Amino acid sequence: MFENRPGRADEIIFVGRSNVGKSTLMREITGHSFDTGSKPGVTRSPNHYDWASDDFMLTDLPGFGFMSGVPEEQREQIKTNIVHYIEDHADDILVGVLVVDGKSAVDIIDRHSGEDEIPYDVEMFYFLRDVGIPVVVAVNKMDKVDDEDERLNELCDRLGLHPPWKQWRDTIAPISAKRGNIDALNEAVKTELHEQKRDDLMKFFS
Ligand SMILES: Nc1nc2c(ncn2[C@@H]2O[C@H](COP(=O)(O)OP(=O)(O)O)[C@@H](O)[C@H]2O)c(=O)[nH]1
Ligand SMILES: [Mg+2]
Repeated sequence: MFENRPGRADEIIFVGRSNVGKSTLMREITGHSFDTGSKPGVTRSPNHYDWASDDFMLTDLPGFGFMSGVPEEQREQIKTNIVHYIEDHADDILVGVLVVDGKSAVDIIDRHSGEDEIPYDVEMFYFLRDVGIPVVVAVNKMDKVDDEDERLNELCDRLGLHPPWKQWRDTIAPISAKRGNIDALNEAVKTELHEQKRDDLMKFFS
């Protein structure tokens, strides 16, 4: 299990497949560069960002899905650990940010939708909701997407949210972390924090 959790009360978690841009996003939000390894799959335990003096932190959970050089059995173990971590800390987790790659997310979801297979991103979306954690989907790498509205509508559909995506701006946040364009995510997170009467934490998302 993951045993390096700092003693900070409130937490916002980031989950998503490897290589969707989670580390890039953490850098953009915190303004800090953390050496977390650039190879996909290198991160096998959470990275906790307790850079602020507030009793608060961001947590980058290990990516899963395909990770080169990581055996299937170990991948399953990482997934189990992530699920346990979220269950154990659900009361302290204010928001769950599911990061997806806007260019490939729908294709990957469709490829993994089968008789008894639930695609990871869809499964995680519902799992977070089931344990009572509000979810914001950060749809990253939008700089690579041409048909923005169409892609976002398809993603909504796969997540069980009725299109058009524009009526889900508190849930669907198109961003480009690499370009520093994360306004939509900041707004969605702030909306959620405000609803939970945690305006004190909104300063981290401006
Ligand atoms: N085009 C584009 N590439 C991005 C964006 N964000 C991250 N990347 C790239 O995606 C790759 C994986 O990013 P990383 O942050 O390491 O992903 P992680 O595995 O989810 O932590 C890197 O090459 C990043 O430069 C983005 O908004 N647009
Ligand atoms: Mg990373």
